Amino acid sequence: MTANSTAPSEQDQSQNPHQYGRPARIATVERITAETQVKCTVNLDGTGQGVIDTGVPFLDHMIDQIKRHGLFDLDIKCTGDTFIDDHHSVEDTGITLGQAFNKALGDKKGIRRYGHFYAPLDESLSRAVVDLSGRPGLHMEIPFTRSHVGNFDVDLFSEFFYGLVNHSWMTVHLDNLKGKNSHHQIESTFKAFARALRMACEYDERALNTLPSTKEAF
Ligand SMILES: [Mn+2]
Repeated sequence: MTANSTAPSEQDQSQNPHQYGRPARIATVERITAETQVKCTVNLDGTGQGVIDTGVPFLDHMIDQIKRHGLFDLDIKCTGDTFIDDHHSVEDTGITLGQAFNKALGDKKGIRRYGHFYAPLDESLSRAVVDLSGRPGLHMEIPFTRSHVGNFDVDLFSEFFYGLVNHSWMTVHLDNLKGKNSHHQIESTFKAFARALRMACEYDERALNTLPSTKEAF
């Protein structure tokens, strides 16, 4: 590479039609506590690339849904005290991912702001509605049919989403409308959330220079 050539990633970003000529919406957040170390990089205008390694395999499987169906590029590495249990790693991954989304969203000019999606997974049907409102709020009705999916305590589902929502300043409604298999209940909810979040984050080409709020601020 010559001294004045750009890195491949920068070239790719400048030619990304989904950016509408805007700067790349990429953010990295690193969060270190006595319980966990989490590093998260997100590109809102990605193609669903990246490596998720939280130390909690079921959470990796679920965040892979956000990455793939949201078309976000996501790299997450969490090293946590899973010798106690998975709680801190799951919650802190949600917090760090939320901070990264918030940072990458910037001033939110030109985005759709709202997103919604219904996702089936076999017998399970879930709905997610997202508002990048600047006000954190999680409202969910997931009637879990079991307490665990494998080793994963379903209580941790809400810990992840509270962390994400509270630190990204978004309002999220999650409902599992039907479902018998708890793996399906959770996975269909993550898939619906991924698609809804993608819709909310994407640019509205009819309103590229507009803030999607009559407050003219978030
Ligand atoms: Mn699965």
